[in-house]
Amino acid sequence: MYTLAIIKPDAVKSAKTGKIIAHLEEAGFVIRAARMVRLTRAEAEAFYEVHRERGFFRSLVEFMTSGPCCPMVLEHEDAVRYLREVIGATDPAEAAPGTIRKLYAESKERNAIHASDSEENAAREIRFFFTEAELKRLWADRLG
Ligand code: FUP
Repeated sequence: MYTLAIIKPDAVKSAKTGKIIAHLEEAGFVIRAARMVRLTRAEAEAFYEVHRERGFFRSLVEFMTSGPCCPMVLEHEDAVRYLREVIGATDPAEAAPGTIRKLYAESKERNAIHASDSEENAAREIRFFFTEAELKRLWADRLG
């Protein structure tokens, strides 16, 4: 099973990308796809569409467009649920010890990493960043 993670602009800017990727691999995830992207305002608004009416929406879009971020497709058994466990609560002050947000997040908004919250959203969010064709091609006919 697959899920989508995004290493957010705060973590990329503070040079935590490698540490977070290492944490994910050590937790047993396989990185099936990854790239560095700079979201446009329209893309960030579309990605966070469900939060459009929330008070933090404008600020969230501002933050998510403030620099590069690193979307990734991760594979693991029960990937959606397991990744949310590994990243911890939205607010690092409430995140469990040893979780990615506890270790690397600055605040509830600048919280280092995104993870899909359902199977349905994982499918939607993976398609947002990666095409079916490139996902197939990445791992087709590989040696070993
Ligand atoms: P999560 O699924 O843990 O990323 O959290 P939510 O879906 O509740 O929120 C999505 C993003 O909105 C969070 F990553 C950060 C941002 N957010 C805020 O900035 N302030 C809030 O009070 C809640 C969420």
